[in-house]
Amino acid sequence: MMGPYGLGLPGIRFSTGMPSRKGTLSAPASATVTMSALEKAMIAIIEAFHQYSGKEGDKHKLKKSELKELINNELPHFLGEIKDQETVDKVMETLDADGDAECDFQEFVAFIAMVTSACHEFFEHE
Ligand SMILES: [Ca+2]
Ligand SMILES: [Ca+2]
Repeated sequence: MMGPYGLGLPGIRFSTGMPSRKGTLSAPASATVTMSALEKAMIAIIEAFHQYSGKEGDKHKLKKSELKELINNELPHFLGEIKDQETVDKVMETLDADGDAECDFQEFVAFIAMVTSACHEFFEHE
């Protein structure tokens, strides 16, 4: 059965950076469908991105200060706190695939994949 999120993939269009209202997420967490843990995790990733990307400037991209806040608040156990500007610069440099000095959703997902993969390796060697 295809639910409302079956093909909607809300994250896809965010990478265009177009200031369009169509890109706004319609709070999928409030939906009545029962989602799997993995689906909930995916939505959590999307929501975490938008919670921080919407603070300043381009609503669909994380600038350095937003990225730093996201990592420090949402990934404290996996990545550790970013304290200095140099580290923020390096992280952004690593993530920013298209070179616009901001992290869009696709770049963010690649980052999450990287962290998840590193985390997986860590637990595998336990
Ligand atoms: Ca932003
Ligand atoms: Ca970018």
